[in-house]
Amino acid sequence: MGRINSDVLREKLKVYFIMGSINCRKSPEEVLTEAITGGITMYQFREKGIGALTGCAKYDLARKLQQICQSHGVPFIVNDDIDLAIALDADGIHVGQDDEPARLIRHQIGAHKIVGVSAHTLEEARQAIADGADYLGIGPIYPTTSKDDAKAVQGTALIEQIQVHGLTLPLVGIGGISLLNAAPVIAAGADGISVISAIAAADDISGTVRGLVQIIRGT
Ligand code: 3NM
Repeated sequence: MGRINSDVLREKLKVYFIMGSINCRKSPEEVLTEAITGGITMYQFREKGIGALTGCAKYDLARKLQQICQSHGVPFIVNDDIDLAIALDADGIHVGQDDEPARLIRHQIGAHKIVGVSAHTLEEARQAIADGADYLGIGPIYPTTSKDDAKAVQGTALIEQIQVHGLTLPLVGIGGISLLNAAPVIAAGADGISVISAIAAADDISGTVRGLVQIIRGT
């Protein structure tokens, strides 16, 4: 089996929900189920930060959330943890610049799994592509409180720059994206948006996701 088709992946990236237990105001299972009802196109399990689960508790939650995704045909991606991604036979993995190098990750997980890489500069984007990434996460677009070590806010500049330089890998914007500011990310050329708090902490999770889907699909 070869690499995922990039047009298929562009569809999956449209409303890409990321969440771990510390992002939720009710159970992660409920939050994910409501987000799926609203129409998220992909999900990333990101169990990170103060109070995050570890060990067996992390594995058990990941397995439960994966089963919810599987029963709805939503791809399940693991943030950072290659052992967990392999143990669960997840659909893919997302890594940052401080995690294991993407080249090694690609080698460990195999050609047919989705590999996403966070990039904050054109150089990092080029390197990720050379290392075998399937998509890039570009951020932070707007200020975020969901990542302790977030880099400087860069708006949509890098999304535009990547295209000017002819890089064609599927892209998602990330960082502070909500119903109020999602449209410029797509206008700048991203295939989709990655969102934690605007979905996980919403009063009406499925309604918020429906709104984001409408913005991204331009309807
Ligand atoms: N990565 P929210 S910003 C996980 O810039 C993550 O690479 C970022 O959360 C990057 O939607 C970020 O709540 C946090 O702002 C996104």
